[in-house]
Amino acid sequence: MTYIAGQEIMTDAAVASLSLDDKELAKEIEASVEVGENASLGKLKELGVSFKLYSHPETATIDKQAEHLGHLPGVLTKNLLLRDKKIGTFLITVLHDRPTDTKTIAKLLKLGGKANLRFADEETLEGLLKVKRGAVSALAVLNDTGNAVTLAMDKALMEQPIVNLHPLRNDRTVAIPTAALLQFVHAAGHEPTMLDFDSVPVAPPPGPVPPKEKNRSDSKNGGDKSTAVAKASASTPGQTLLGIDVSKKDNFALWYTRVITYSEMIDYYDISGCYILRPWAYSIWESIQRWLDAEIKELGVENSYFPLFVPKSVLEREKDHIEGFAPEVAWVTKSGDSDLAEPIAIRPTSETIMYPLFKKWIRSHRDLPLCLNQWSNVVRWEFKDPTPFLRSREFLWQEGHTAHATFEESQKMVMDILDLYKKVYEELLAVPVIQGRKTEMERFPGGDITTTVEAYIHGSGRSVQGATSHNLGQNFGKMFEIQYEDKAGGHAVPWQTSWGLTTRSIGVMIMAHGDDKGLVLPPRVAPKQVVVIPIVKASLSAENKAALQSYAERITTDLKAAKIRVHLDHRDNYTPGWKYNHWEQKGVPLRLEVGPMDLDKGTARMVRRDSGLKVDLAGEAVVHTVLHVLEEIQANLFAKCKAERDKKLVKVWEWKDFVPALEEKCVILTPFVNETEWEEEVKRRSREEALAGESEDARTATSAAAKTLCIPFDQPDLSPGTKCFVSGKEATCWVLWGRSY
Ligand code: 86X
Repeated sequence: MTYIAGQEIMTDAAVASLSLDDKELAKEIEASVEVGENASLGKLKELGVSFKLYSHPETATIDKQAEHLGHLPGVLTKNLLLRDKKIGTFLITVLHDRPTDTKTIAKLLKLGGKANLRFADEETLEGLLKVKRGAVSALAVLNDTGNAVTLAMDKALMEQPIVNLHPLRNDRTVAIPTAALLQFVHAAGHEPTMLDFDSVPVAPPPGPVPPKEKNRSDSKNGGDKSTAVAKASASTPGQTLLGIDVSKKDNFALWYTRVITYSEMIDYYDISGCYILRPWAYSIWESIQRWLDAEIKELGVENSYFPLFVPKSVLEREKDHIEGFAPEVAWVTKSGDSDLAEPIAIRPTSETIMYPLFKKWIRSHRDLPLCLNQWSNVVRWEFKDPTPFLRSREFLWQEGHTAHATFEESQKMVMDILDLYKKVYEELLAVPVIQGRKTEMERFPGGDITTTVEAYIHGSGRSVQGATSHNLGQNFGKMFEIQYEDKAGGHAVPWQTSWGLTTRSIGVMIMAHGDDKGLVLPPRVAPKQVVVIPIVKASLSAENKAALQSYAERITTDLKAAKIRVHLDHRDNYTPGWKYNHWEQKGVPLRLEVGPMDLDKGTARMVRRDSGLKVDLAGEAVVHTVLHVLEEIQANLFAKCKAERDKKLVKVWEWKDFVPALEEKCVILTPFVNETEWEEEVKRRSREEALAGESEDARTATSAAAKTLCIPFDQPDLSPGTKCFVSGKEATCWVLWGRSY
């Protein structure tokens, strides 16, 4: 089955598991057309629309549909059949999160004050559209041969590239380009009315599920009882409640998708493997940048910017370096309709772009060291399953490239940078990492030594390479003929390094700390460290409201003055309970609730995101307590993550214990002979044994094989005569193994 609009098939495992293959689909269409049911698929086919069909358990509500399909590309819609006895019947198709109370819809349909819209009963529905409740979609107009129904569609839906709809049965969902949906309804003889939700005063948008725990409400001070607005919203039929409804433990992959979208970090895009970094995510990248940028400048590195494009001849100048990577290179071959004289690659990394200039700029020993960095995007057209942050086809990084007069100096740079990377993970993102050197098999072949920081994701039991720092030796210097006159007047080739850290680091942080309520952010990188939420009750007098408001503002200002990143959420169309959930999903480390009672007593209630702990603070104590607790949260997240990792970090001396440990999601230290053939053997055997076993994890995982993560710098004692765990030969070092991303 082709995917949408000429894109290649989504390789995302979660998508694949739901999709029907070509044959299944063809059979299904044929069968359905024969019995005259579900002819919508046949119609789509007839119209030449390319679509994708998903099979799933029956989903009678939008919430259920979201549960099974919420992670797919494309939007979901709410669909209702409404009827006014005098005016007519309307099939309403709107974005999943629209308010669909009959009043709002009547207004949008411009029916005038007298209209009396009702939900059509099942009989009417089946009579007019031949479809069951819970399986309605805009595709049902196909059955409205008598043109008895007016189709009304959300105007904003038209701006969405892909829409996911039930093809008149609710155990299937079809993904089609929105443009094709229009084509379809036209072909069925309908010209849809467009509903412009921007034209009516907004009812409160749907939000996260209110917390199960009763909101703070002490009857006297009027805590958080629902305001009138919230009541209206809660009673809206079919309201989508976007709470994170999968647990990290039960379905890690789906949990991750939910967390990154509900926290407003990521949005999807219609090129597989490309994602939008929304402000909440980008701000974290800026925090990492700010810190790392200052630190590398301390090491004498300067920022610069090199072009995005590489002429084919330049990229391929060093065929050996490129060889294994060639399939990942993305090319520009045309401008407008005409072919370019020479194809131009989009940088997958910048060695071949930068080093010709290094040759030009390095003439004398006085030109060394040359230490450049650039912050940029790169493109690698990967074919493995894409995962936002962890493996995307375009990503952001910094790449540093330096040239030195001696090996020692270059190696110092390699290690200084690796230490900074460790600090990014441990001190900013609160994720422990293991530093080490890559084996022959895993190192960057263009260099001599590859060093790495390796993180561990507790939820999936997989390891991730956090960042790398290479000692390139003189290899690139020789390849690019970089030569300079040394102090003695002779010719010398410089010693080079290169190193990079990417937006992958954000994904590691999310996976490491997130919980079943959503994101949990370490304070040092949280875009907002504190959110202040005034508990305003509708019944409060205007005067008291104003007093509470200015009290909340004062607390906010005080915190700001102490350089704390604080946000006052004074929106009046959300309940406090809604806001608690919203900011919990977004991972804000601390929440301060201020209600009328706090105003009287000069207090505020502080709630921690990491532990849920609640403390009432005296007003004067707020700033310094918040400062202190933010530090505590930062430390606590690191400690928790490290404890989880350490529990899974085991030593194995014999092969028989190796795969069982992998199945227990362990990272494994073994005595090893450190020979490539044996490393390959471990990969092969671990995959075989894991797939032969019962482990679901191994079979559904992208890779069941173990690979070496690194030879840790911190080596446990290796008493002479210790045998390698796989070859039985004498071990030369301890090596760290794991399944990895
Ligand atoms: C290796 C090496 C190095 C600077 C880093 O790891 C840090 C920052 N670069 C990158 N590498 C490639 O050389 C490469 C080349 C091509 Cl053509 C490609 F398509 C993908 C690549 N991926 C990694």
